[in-house]
Amino acid sequence: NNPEKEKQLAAKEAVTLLKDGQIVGLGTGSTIFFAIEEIGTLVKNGLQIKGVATSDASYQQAIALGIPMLNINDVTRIDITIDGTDEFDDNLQLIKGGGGALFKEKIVASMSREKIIIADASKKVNALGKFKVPIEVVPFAVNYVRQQLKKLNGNGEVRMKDGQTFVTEQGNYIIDGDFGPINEPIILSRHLNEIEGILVHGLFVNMADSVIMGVHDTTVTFTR
Ligand code: DER
Repeated sequence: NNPEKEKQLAAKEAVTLLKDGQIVGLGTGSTIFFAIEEIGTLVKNGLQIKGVATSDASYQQAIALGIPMLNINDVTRIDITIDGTDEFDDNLQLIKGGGGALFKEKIVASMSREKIIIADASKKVNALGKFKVPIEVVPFAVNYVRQQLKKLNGNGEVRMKDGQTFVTEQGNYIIDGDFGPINEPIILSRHLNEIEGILVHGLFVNMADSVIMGVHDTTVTFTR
């Protein structure tokens, strides 16, 4: 397998869904990097869309390509969002947040009528959970949250990056929680939603209308 090629194939397929006049949510990560590149070319060739970014990285890439961008609070609806994922299961439930952008990604996805996920074949799993669940935590609450996660059989460490504690665009930390195989992501999501101090977690349940997966030299689309 060639994951980079698979990411490109999925990205090229996804951007064919875009139409003039749409407001488009732009996800974050290395797969989306290819999608934004493609969108830049389409815009240069006349596609009339406006983007809403889920990270500074995606925003900067889009601006540099001449994609018109809007602030999230200047839009009341997003027509379609294209984003990546760290894992997806048979029910198209996702673990996201590997890139640390899960808060804006979840808000943008929640405002989007259509949600398209693009992925290389390595992201498809039978059960979520091999990839730890990113959990964005307000720093003051890190120890409290860690204790609450233990009650859910979750063990988590604060994410480090380049020897420093990783800090999100919101100024928070991320605990990557290991819960073992997650056969009931909706139930775990509900438990995490009740823990004070968690701003957002990386279980995106019922937030993908379809997943376009690159595999070898083609793509497969899974639809909810
Ligand atoms: O952080 C995120 O949610 C990204 O979308 C991530 O999950 C996918 O990143 P990748 O496309 O670089 O694998």
